[in-house]
Amino acid sequence: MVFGQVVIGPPGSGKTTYCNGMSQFLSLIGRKVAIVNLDPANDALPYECAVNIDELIKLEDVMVDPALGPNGGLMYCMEYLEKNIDWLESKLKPLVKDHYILFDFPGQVELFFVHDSSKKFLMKLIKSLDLRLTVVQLIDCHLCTNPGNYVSALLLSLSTMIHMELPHVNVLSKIDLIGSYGKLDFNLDFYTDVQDLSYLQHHLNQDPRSAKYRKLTSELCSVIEDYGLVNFTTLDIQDKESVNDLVKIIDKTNGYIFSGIDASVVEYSKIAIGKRDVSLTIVFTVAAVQEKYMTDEEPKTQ
Ligand SMILES: Nc1nc2c(ncn2[C@@H]2O[C@H](COP(=O)(O)OP(=O)(O)OP(=O)(O)O)[C@@H](O)[C@H]2O)c(=O)[nH]1
Ligand SMILES: [Mg+2]
Repeated sequence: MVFGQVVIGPPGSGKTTYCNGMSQFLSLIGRKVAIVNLDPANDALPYECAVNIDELIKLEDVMVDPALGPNGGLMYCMEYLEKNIDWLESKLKPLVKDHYILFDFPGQVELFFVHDSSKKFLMKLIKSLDLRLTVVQLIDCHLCTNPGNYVSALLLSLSTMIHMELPHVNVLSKIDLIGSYGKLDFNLDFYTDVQDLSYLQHHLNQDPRSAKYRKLTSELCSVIEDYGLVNFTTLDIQDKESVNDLVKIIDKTNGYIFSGIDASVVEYSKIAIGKRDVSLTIVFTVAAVQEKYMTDEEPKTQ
């Protein structure tokens, strides 16, 4: 069993810095870490990577032939990687014996909630190399400073969770900067816990730019609340305590904390007693909400 993280999030949310900081922290606590750079647009890497997609395909090449733009180019690169997954598998094979793997992905969010290639090749790797991966989605905490942007971040997180179908942790990154953005409309807990989005309505109503989308935004908030899957933890990558807290959460989600335990039924049952099965709860929640919103019936006209 090999453990690791799939690091994703919008452009500039801190993924590459995170991989660098996280690998340093994990090394300090005694784990052997390998970083896999799967972002072909990552030209100045702050870390030493064990595998670099650049060796397989270069973004600048696909922008010349077949003459794609940067976004189309990244999609092409992910599709190319999916077709050539044997290349990545052969590079990972010697590492998976004793390394913890961090995958640094591009910041193009469509790759993780609509496009299929990244999900498909990750699933193939999970099966062939017996990986246990958690998706860590970084969202710049600056998005909390505007209610409309915050709702977009929630929607992005939810769509990605449902699409990727992997253990998932949402993180408000660069939390050290939150104080410099002025007073937030609510305490930080409101943004991390995602408990009652109706409070946002008042602030959305006051924003003239979002007037046109008020009803839509309010309906989207209902969908997010009905799923009840999204919440956030916070991170300042420079702060050891903050990274340590996040590592504890990730270790629970990908099962790392259980890896030292003898895999006997008795040992696992001790852990399982009194705890709900999170994966099953998620499957049932998603199914129930999708049934509510994705009915085959025609909407009734008044
Ligand atoms: N203050 C602060 N800055 C951070 C933190 N994490 C990242 N940054 C800064 O945010 C900027 C973007 O960081 P990157 O790591 O390049 O972000 P990225 O998500 O990899 O960006 P793309 O690959 O272009 O999508 C850099 O200037 C980082 O120094 C953090 O925890 N706190
Ligand atoms: Mg990056």
